[in-house]
Amino acid sequence: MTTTEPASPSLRPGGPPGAPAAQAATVRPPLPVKMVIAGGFGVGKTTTVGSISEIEPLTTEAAITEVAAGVDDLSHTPRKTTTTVAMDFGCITIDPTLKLYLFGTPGQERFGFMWDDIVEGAVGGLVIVDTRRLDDCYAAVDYFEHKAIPFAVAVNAFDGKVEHTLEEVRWALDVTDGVPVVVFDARERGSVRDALLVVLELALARTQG
Ligand SMILES: Nc1nc2c(ncn2[C@@H]2O[C@H](COP(=O)(O)OP(=O)(O)O)[C@@H](O)[C@H]2O)c(=O)[nH]1
Ligand SMILES: [Mg+2]
Repeated sequence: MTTTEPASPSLRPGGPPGAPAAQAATVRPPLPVKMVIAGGFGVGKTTTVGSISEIEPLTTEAAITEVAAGVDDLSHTPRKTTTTVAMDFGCITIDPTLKLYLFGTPGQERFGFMWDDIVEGAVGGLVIVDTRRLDDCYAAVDYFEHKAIPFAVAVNAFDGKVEHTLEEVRWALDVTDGVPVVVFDARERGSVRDALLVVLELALARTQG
């Protein structure tokens, strides 16, 4: 794990810092927990999984072809040359008891038929939003609401800029007060971690409440 930020005990795989090796050997493997990273085309899903994953993330990127260019709206993502055709996969050990498995959805609506499989068994979802294209995330928000899966909305601050306040985003997406709306940077590991922890807390509250 390469990071320049101070090591956070709660994100250290294998036990708290300085834990005796003998003690670690008796510890159970962390509980696997599935979480889905959703949102529209080019909002930063693949970037998010790549920023946090402790394994080399598995992605299914394919070059955007002339054919796709005619089908998908590429007007806001002119520099994007590849797209996720099936899913992204990565994982992160949150603490010795819990390991998150991240599944990123393909962004294009025409791959919507895969969502039920990708979301199966997930404790929660993070819906990533680009405030320049709010309507791209409606499908994901609707999906999680319909399936009653706990989710948070994470506004990706492209180039540090967010074009709408979080209150405006909440209003535009018409999500209930129970849905956290946060701002984050998909390229920053610590920022992604904080967004994932928001969903995790939500999911835990759901199981306990
Ligand atoms: N400037 C900036 N670019 C970003 C950010 N997040 C993603 N990108 C870029 O936006 C493009 C789309 O991101 P990607 O993760 O592939 O989106 P996906 O389609 O949701 O998986 C890529 O070229 C990323 O490098 C961000 O926070 N800031
Ligand atoms: Mg992608």
